Amino acid sequence: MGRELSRFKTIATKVTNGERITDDDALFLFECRDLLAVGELAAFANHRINGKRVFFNVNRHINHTNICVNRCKFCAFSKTADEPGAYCYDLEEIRNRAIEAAEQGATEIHIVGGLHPDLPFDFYLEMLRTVRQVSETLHVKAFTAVEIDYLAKIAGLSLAETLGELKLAGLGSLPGGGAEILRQEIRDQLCPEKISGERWLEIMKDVHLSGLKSNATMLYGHVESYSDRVDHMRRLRMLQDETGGFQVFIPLAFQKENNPLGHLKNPMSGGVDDLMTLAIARLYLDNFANIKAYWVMLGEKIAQTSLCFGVNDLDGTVVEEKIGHDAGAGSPQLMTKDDIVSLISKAGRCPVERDTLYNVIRAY
Ligand code: V47
Ligand code: SF4
Repeated sequence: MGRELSRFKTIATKVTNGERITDDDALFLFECRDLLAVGELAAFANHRINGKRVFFNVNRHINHTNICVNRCKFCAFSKTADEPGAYCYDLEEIRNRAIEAAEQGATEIHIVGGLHPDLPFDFYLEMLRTVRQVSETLHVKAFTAVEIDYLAKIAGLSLAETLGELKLAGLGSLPGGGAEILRQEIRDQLCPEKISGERWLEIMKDVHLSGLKSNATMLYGHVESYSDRVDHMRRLRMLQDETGGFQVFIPLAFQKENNPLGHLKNPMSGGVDDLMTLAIARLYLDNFANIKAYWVMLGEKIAQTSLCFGVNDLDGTVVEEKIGHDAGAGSPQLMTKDDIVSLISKAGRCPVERDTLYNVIRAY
């Protein structure tokens, strides 16, 4: 016990002195299971960067198709083209959603979908142009690194050329999906058809070098160990040192329903693990200004509580979400701006509406 306490104090001293903590330190924090001590330290580290401010944005998700050639084992959203429930929006349906979003004051459209076997590259360019035509001020955050890799293949273009075309059509930044757990042994169990962790990082590096910002996620609470999580964050921290192109880290809590991994009884999952993971991300990822609690997967109560555990971002209004809800997420489909402002205020924090690139729109 005494040895554990002194180890914790050494880590706390590093954090208060602004020194980087090591992989072993992060592993120790996961294993110590002292949520309140770790959370207090993370809250201190967050306060130093963000004070009492908590970001949110007004956005709308569009999952344009659930037809996907990959079929990751944790995914309840994807279907084959002939399966009941398979869908693919046409450009009119995309336009209508963008119009609705603009009317509701959204500043961002978030587009993520399956890897459709037949859609041509032009469809994706048209989708971006369609949203931009609705409103020039709507930022389009679209396509995970996995989708970018796929689009380059169907376009027959290099990564740089693909990104160039997408940017010309209106792509503003990338969401952080597809990272899952970067270590290949875990990917082999979760998503053998998906691009490797190395390729995910390579694409993100090119994205950043092309001048676009991106987010980074980590899907946790399935077959991975704490060491896999630390390894994942180590790779993100290294790339961030190199490019500075990640805006935010978003741990995604695994949802168990309707997918082949749903039988897992991961002993680590639950509210304590959610908060611990967010807090350790804040402490370890010292080069990420923003740590986001994605309320869709966490539920509003854990997301709100996380604001006392190092989190400074709650994502957005979302409006229509399929990936988490198809897998059993119990959260609502949307939160209004008033709901989010109230949730943040009641945690004793100051709500700040941001745009996708973390410029302040309005402090409440
Ligand atoms: O890559 C799929 C995850 C991701 C499940 O950048 C699941 O702001 C939990 O990229 N349980 C796509 N997660 C979503 C995504 C995203 C979401 C919110 C914000 C941002 C952002 C990005 O959803 C996938 C995968 O990791 N996912 N199935 C599931 N059963
Ligand atoms: Fe397809 Fe993405 Fe689902 Fe994997 S997580 S099956 S790539 S939609």
